[in-house]
Amino acid sequence: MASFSIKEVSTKPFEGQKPGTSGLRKRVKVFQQENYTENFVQATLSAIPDGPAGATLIVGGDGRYFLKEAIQKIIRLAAGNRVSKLVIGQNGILSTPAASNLIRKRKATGGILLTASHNPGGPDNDFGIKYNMNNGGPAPESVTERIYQITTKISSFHNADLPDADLSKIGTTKFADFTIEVIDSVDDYVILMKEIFDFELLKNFFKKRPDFKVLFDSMHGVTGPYNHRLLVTELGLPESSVMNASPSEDFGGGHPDPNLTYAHDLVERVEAENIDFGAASDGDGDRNMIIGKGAFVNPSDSVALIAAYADAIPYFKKAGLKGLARSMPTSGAIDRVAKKKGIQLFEVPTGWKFFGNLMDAGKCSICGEESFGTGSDHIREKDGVWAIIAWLSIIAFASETNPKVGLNDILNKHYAEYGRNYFSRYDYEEVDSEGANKMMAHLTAFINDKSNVGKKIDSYEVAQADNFEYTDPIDGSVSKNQGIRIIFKDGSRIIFRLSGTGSQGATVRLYVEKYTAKDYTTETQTAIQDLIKLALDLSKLVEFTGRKTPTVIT
Ligand code: VG1
Ligand code: CO
Repeated sequence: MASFSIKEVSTKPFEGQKPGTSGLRKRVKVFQQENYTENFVQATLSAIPDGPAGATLIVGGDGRYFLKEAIQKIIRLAAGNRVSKLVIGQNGILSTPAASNLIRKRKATGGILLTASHNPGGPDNDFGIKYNMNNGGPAPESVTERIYQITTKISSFHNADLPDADLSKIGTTKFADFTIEVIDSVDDYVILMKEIFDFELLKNFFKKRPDFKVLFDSMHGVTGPYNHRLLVTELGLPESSVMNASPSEDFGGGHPDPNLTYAHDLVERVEAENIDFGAASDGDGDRNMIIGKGAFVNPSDSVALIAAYADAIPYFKKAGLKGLARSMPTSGAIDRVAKKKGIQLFEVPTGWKFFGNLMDAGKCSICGEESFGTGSDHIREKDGVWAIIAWLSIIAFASETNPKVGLNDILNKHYAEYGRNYFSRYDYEEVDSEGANKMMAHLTAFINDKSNVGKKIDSYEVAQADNFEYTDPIDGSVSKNQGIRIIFKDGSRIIFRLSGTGSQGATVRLYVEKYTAKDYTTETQTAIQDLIKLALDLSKLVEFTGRKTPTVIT
């Protein structure tokens, strides 16, 4: 049992170490500057509510470039700050949901998650660091603000003189009273999934429908090993059911964001090979997309349907649904399910950290965001693989009454019963910050002018115009400026936000929603085209940003 000494290394603050929607995300080159990563990790450790001494932390990430170097730095800083134990995924690999699960299961103090999620990776792309609390969820704003404040004043960090740890071997190493435990990245997560879902039901379904083709695209992100174990080893599906299943440092040169634009390889194969069920997840495994031949499950619909079919999942069947929640821009499809079931619906700002308090208080079972994020209170992060198994469970369940059931049958049945909330998001990525800020200022002037309420624009009448503000019902904390929303008399909405996860320039997000009770067969872009036109006219987006078309349409 080797011992070590701790050195006080002097440093100077770096500007802009302010965590965004989900941790600190910057270019790798920024993190590689001398002491940049050390400063932020030291600030994170110092901001742990009960202090770092004696803490147990879960550490892992999505396999991207700079992960291994960052972990070695974290090991030295953790020991230097008298952390008692680090539990690290083998080769540094842990999906975000797996890390959340481990924090809860091990009753750890918290976790340091190394990911920039859906942002591209590699030496010229992004890296990210995020702190999660003892409930397994992202740190709330009070803690991220504290981290930021510390980074603005930091003058030194505590570094232990430890050698690089071997992360490839499972096992425990001790240095005096500091322990490093390297664990299998997948085992605990598989156990959790088997507790939640009925794997026998799924296996039987695949036996009855041997023609039912599944294709899961891990986009070279972290979920490859998880999917392989669950789909191939546990459910017995053929190897050809997974693609891009080995994590790579630059995600195969791609953009590991599961949407129709960046997951085009999957989309093409699903159409060409008549795949019944196609799915993709993002770099760190917390997002999901579900498609089929000729079918697309909009994420806002996805969470509503999972809630509607909760009885197909033993975890919910046993405990019942305590409540439902969505982020503000997410469509109101789930609101209708909550109403029908007679349970409460919460509307929170964008970012998973806002769901945690509701779940801890036993007020929310299922929640989701329009940005391909779906999850439940089994952990405190959104969970891509979970959502995909949830959808397989819905299909298996529905096939008991309709043996040939497909994704579109399930969607259409839902729309016929509840009506349809047409929803689309336009992203304008990496636009000039100045133009984006001017556009937001222009919109702010619109909502501040109260005479606009009641005004008719095209065929819509403004019923409400504001900047979304949220008061957490559990701890009373207030989050302001969470997105400009203009709500019309018929319930249609347009929303504008600037992204808090980008690392370069600004990303404008425009969200559009329109509800129809009867017509549910119109193609989405056609159904919402008048609202898009209205939103572009009102915001003068093209004028302010110089962008005629969005980078991504969902
Ligand atoms: C985006 C999404 C948001 C999501 C966040 C983190 O944030 O809109 O819904 O919670 O990414 O997801 P923003 O601020 O860029 O709109 V992940 O998978 O990148 O951790
Ligand atoms: Co993610």
